[in-house]
Amino acid sequence: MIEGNPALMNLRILQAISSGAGNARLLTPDGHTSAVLAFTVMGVVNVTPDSFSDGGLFLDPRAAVEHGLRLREDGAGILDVGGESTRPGAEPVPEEEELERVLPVVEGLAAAGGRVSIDTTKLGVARAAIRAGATVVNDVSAFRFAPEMAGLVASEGVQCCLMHMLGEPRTMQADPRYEDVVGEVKAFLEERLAFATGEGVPEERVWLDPGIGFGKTVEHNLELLRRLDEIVAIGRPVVVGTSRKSFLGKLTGGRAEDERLPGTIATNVLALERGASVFRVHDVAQVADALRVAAATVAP
Ligand code: HH2
Repeated sequence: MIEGNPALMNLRILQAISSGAGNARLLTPDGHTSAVLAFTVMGVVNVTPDSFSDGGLFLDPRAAVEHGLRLREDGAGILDVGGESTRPGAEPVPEEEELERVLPVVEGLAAAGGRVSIDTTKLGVARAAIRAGATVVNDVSAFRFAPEMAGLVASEGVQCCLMHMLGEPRTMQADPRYEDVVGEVKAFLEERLAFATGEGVPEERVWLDPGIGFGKTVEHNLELLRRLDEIVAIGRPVVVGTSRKSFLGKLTGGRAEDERLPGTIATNVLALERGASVFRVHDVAQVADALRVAAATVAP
């Protein structure tokens, strides 16, 4: 067992992720399944014209489904389908348009047996996506923009990811300030978890995410990653999304989005060691390999 390890929460998390809606592919090296850290890679499927690193590449539903299936082959246990960019300064997308973008993709991936999460803050999009086969609601507003989403998750028996964001995407990067970023993010996530359970969502179905890059400076992001174990201590599976984000560019002399894989791998590996268990990334094959090796090293 891995008691005493900062990532010991992970074993319980293995169960939490794979239970319920779960047919998650837990990537555990052969022969080490009892003690090895479990993790799930969440592959990003952005069906948007304007996402910060892959906007416009998969706007055609067929291309998006093909991309998602490739990510699954590469090792993604969950495919996170999104139709609205949350990049800093992004303008909201009307519900109709978001639905048109994501529904055929959710349907296509679910029909092919993929485990799909819907990345949305809108009740109507989440509802339609669940009908189309999504089994996880990934809400970057943590039920703040549409509180009724909690009731939907409860009644449909799906899982949800609740993420911290300071304010809303349009304004979140305008001078974000915290007294203690980790303490405040943790208190926010605890409050949102309490809200969700109060609305009838079983705690076992809730994952939490510190929201790297959502209303945070480079230093805030680093502090959250450095002290991620404090977020893990809440006792729910922790999702991290550092993939290709701008703080990685800033830390490496201005690298462009497509040059940020080394930084993405470094942060995901460290987050695994600190107890995170779901890793939302664009470059699934490479990050999954890095996590496999890291997991075997942390808990052989
Ligand atoms: N990051 C993005 C979107 N959704 N969901 C969770 N749970 N955690 C994250 O860190 C997260 C997220 C932003 O990345 P991306 O989807 O690539 O960009 P865009 O919002 O521009 O589409």
